[in-house]
Amino acid sequence: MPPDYKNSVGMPKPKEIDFQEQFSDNGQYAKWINNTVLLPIITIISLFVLGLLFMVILRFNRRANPVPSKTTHNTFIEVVWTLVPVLILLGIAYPSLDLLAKQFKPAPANAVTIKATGYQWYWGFTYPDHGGFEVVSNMLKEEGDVAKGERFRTENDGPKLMASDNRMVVPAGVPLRIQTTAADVIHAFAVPSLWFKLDAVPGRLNEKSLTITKPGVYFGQCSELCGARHAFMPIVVEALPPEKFAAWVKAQGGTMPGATKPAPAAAPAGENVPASAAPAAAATPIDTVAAPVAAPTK
Ligand SMILES: [Cu+2]
Repeated sequence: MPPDYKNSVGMPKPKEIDFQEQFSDNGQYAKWINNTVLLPIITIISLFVLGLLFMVILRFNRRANPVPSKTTHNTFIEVVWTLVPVLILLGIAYPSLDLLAKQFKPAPANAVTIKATGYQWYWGFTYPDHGGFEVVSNMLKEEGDVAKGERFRTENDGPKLMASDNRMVVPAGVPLRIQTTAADVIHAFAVPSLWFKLDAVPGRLNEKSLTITKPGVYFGQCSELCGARHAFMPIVVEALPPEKFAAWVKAQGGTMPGATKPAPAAAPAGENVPASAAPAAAATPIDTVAAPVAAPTK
């Protein structure tokens, strides 16, 4: 069953004013830029301007300075107040453009592809490299809000309004190729602790690479106003160690790339069975692509 989410981690925490802790290389880099480059520069500039304001108020008011100077130009100061901002902006531009380039870097050829499809109002996660099965993910409701016998949210699933019944399970430490699209209106796939946000647009396939550095559970939400239940389509990414991910794929009826399909029981051992001879795999999860079973309930 789902692990205790509190040990794992990608979620907002009480009294936090910073970005969430980051679990991807780009996220850690971006957080570093913010906390180590931007915040100090902003603080120094603000304090400097505040100091200048106080100096003007105290030293150049009518009482302290009854006869104002008529000086209009000072070449040295003019060169300094042009050059210093230029240097500051260049200093900010370098890591900023570097981050942008890293974010646009395409996923490597061996990346694991997962396609996230936004529906009004739930998510579908398809695994084209693993047989193409789709996991349909609906928000878990509170105990008092479900019919008798229906599954409701428990503490292990995640916080209220953030937990889903079927998570997007991915391998940790492995490059992922996340593709997004939508079936009806524009949605957006966003997980703050993974530094990941990508619009899901009907008729388009957007793509971005992501490597999650640590196994754990990462919470996000649809981030494009998509209708009445926009606030109730959370995203829960569960990153597992690769062996556990392979076991999960198997449990979903999927196949690992490169793994040979299980031969039908009747086939003599050692005989090379053509793929078309494999049993039609009644009720493979791919059936759910045409008819998502877990349609959202009111
Ligand atoms: Cu949405």
